[in-house]
Amino acid sequence: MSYLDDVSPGYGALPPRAAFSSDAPSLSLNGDWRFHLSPSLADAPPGIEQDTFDDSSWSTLAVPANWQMHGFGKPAYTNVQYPFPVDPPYVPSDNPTGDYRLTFDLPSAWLTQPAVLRFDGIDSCGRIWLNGTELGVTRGSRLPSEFDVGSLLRERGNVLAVRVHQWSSGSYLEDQDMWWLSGIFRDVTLLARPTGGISDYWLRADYDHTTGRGYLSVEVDGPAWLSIPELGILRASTDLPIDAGVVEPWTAETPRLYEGYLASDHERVPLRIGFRTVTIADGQLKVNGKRILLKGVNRHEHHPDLGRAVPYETALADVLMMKQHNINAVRTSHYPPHPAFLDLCDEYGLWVIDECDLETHGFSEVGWERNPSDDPQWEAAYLDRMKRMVERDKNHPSIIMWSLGNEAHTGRNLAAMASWTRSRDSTRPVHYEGDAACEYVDVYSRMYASHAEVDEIGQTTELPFIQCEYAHAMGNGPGGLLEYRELFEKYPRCQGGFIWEWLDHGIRQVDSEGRPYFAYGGDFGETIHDGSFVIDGLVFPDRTPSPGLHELKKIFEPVRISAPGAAIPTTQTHGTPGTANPAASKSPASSNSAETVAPQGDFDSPPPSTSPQAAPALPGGHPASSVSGGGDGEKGSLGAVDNLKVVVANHYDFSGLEQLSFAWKLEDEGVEVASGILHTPTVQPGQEVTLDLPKMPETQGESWVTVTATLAKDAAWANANHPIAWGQVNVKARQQTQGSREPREVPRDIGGIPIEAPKLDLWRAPTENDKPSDEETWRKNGLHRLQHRLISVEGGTTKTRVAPPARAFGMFVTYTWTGDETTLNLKVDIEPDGEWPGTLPRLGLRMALPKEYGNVEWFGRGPNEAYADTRQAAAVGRYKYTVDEMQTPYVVPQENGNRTEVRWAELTNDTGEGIRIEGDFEFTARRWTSEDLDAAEHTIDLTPTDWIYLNLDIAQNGVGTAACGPGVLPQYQLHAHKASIELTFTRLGS
Ligand code: IPT
Repeated sequence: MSYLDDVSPGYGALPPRAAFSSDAPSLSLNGDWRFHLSPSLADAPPGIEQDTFDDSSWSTLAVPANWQMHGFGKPAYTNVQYPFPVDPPYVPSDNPTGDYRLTFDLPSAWLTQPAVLRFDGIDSCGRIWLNGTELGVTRGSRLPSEFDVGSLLRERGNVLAVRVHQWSSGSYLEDQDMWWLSGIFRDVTLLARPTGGISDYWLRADYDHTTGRGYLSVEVDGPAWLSIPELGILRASTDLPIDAGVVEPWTAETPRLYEGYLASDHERVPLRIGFRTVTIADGQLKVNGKRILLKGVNRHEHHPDLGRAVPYETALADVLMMKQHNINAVRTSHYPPHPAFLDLCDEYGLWVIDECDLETHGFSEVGWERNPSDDPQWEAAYLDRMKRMVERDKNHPSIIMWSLGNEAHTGRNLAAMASWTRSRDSTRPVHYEGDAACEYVDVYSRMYASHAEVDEIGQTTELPFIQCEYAHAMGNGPGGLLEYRELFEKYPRCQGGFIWEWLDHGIRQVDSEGRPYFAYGGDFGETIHDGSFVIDGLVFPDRTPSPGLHELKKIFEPVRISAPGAAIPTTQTHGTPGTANPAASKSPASSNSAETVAPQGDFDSPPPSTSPQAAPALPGGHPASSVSGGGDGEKGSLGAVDNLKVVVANHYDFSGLEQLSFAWKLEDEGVEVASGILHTPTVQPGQEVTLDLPKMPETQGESWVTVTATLAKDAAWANANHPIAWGQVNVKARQQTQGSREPREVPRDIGGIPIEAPKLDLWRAPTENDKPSDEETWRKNGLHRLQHRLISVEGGTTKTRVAPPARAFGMFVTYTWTGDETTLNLKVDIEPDGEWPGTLPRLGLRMALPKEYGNVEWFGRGPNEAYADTRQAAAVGRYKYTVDEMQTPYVVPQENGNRTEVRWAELTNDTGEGIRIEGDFEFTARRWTSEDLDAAEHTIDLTPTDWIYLNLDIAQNGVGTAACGPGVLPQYQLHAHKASIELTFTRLGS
């Protein structure tokens, strides 16, 4: 058996220890190494460890790097399935083998002391030699390994040789859903280890929330002094544990670190100490005695150009972006991150579940037969991985739980990992989602449990419950976040979770015309792959935020700004099969309180004032303004503008609101007319306060006050004025004017601007969340190939029946055009004929106008895209984008860019000529059709046409998260129903 097939963790490495810096000399061996890739071990050159080996014909490759990202071999993506036969522990003979050589010199001082050579990550197996002597073999790609090298070093011409294999027995334990990428992808460092130095330590800093005092204990492998000047502490390690006195605790919200050091006579180690205590009590996960709510994301390490060799700046950018988007927790899916990432979490404040480098998901394809998790011969490898993680990362206050790994089913080796972990570290709970029976874990963890199931779990009271993965952020989505938040806030035991996932793992490529795009599975000619399933993040591969991140930020707001007594969610119903429900099909703009000015003409009438969301009455008989924390706002009408109130609720777990400034602004149809500061008293976590807004000046059009909470001063992770939370108060409802009423023929132009006249459209390019759920039904129903039959034309009224081929159901659609010189009115009445199975992607109209009218301004919700179940982050306002800017460049093209609750939109050319559309609609504007969008596989497949296609919708179906998880919740589903839409088109400019 070769060392590649051996199930052991490897050989030769030193026992694991903490990762830390010290004043002992260290030498980074990162940089350009000589490199040679062979297709197999058999093809690899012999003797690479010899000083005399001639590597002059080799290439150069940077360390750290994944070789596939630099032209050696190709990346390959699979999710669950192994890309090689399931034949443990054997791997293919065609096993790409990368040979690395580095020659380096050393100052002579290095030769007088012990030294270790540290590799922070080699994927998947490395055999290492220094100056011709073998140091050992290491597996465990995302874990460190160290080798004793002091006696082998010389002043000149040290030769370090590493043979790295893409596949090894370890690959069976590393079946995470990500690109298969190989090589020395994390740092390589030579560390002097002074005799009498500190080779390992574990400083525990507990916090007693009942007394406010900190307690310090240290485990160190020799006599040492602990110094924390700020606390007046200078103690011999043998005199510990000690009471550190009253301290400020560490939390993710207040990441207070005390600087100090641990020193022996020969080495000094800088410390950053965070006092905090994690417990499980009353069935809840608590830190410093308080239940915490995890507003988390799963983070893989990926860079679009560099693979898993993620630069420090990128890790820092991730942490800053997370903090800036109200994220408070990270699960390091599914392996320990680069150690520097955890320093960043300590410093900036994120709760961390540190997860071991372990996943054997591919065995699920063979019924978990021979799964290593329950096979004793793999126990050493399992324990080795856990020990290397826990020992490396034990000093981080940010880590509040250890996770055994991901998707490795269950078995004795996992139980052994848990029991070792508990015996080694009693201060942190153990997490593992695969232990469904909770036999060896401390928290109950699930992935993608539906809302209904979380509701059920919430009603039982055993262990704390978290969703280690939920809300699959693939493509357009995730939908349904609001309803998860409600459950996490309703049940003390449901303590939040981690969105799947932080980023799209796209790989940046350039096509033959030099156009950049992001590649996914299958783009590198892989024989087996899982397509775009690796593109499921809240940020795009280049880390620009997707609309999903904006939505998440809103959902995760630690301060909530709302109306007194306002219900948080609006349940929006798009009709149920077979029912005629025009009012309920409308956006919440129709769900008005009693005094809403009813739209005139033949607009859908608003529902009666018994709307469940009707705002409570204020003294004087006026309905209160409604305040929306987002897309759930209402358009209450208000006679008086001097008695507006807002409720400010503190949803932090630990912090007051002192670090925030509150301000308000009044906008008259989206144009700011007044603004001011809103003085907010201190509000304790979990408490709320009702505040009076100042008297608002008179306005003309629909008017809203927006209240924002921003950082009062610079924080470590964002500058002063960084927005944290907002809410809107309607102060004046929309006034609508009567449109012109002379009958008109179906127009071919609007004031001379040619158009393709609006026609019923039910189709959208399926999102990746539509694909596993609704798309099949939609295609079966023929929604992508509707046929329009003319029934009659009478005056300005055209009656049609629109239906798919081969199906009996259809829609009667009546278009009534009226107008005058500059204005055209269109009323469309839609009535289903027969039973429509399933949902509809959209219900509305599609029209087109020439490409030059590409400047868009609208008054409605924005600025970002929104759908029925992803609309919390969209605020009522006036926005100006170009058509091109309105596209969301999902890596896999799909429906995107919808703007909701739009009162008017103007599309103009560069000289201000164009068309204004008024009504009450959702819209998308794009330079290609939904069919083009549907057919495209990558962003570069989309070619602008001579037209701008405009969809003006009554509604679209929600988005859901069916790519992995529940589909669209019933209240956000769009079903065929009787509905009307009325639009006014006005020619703008000359
Ligand atoms: C779950 C995996 O844990 C995660 O790595 C990722 O693959 C995710 O699915 C989907 O993107 S496992 C799945 C069976 C729920």
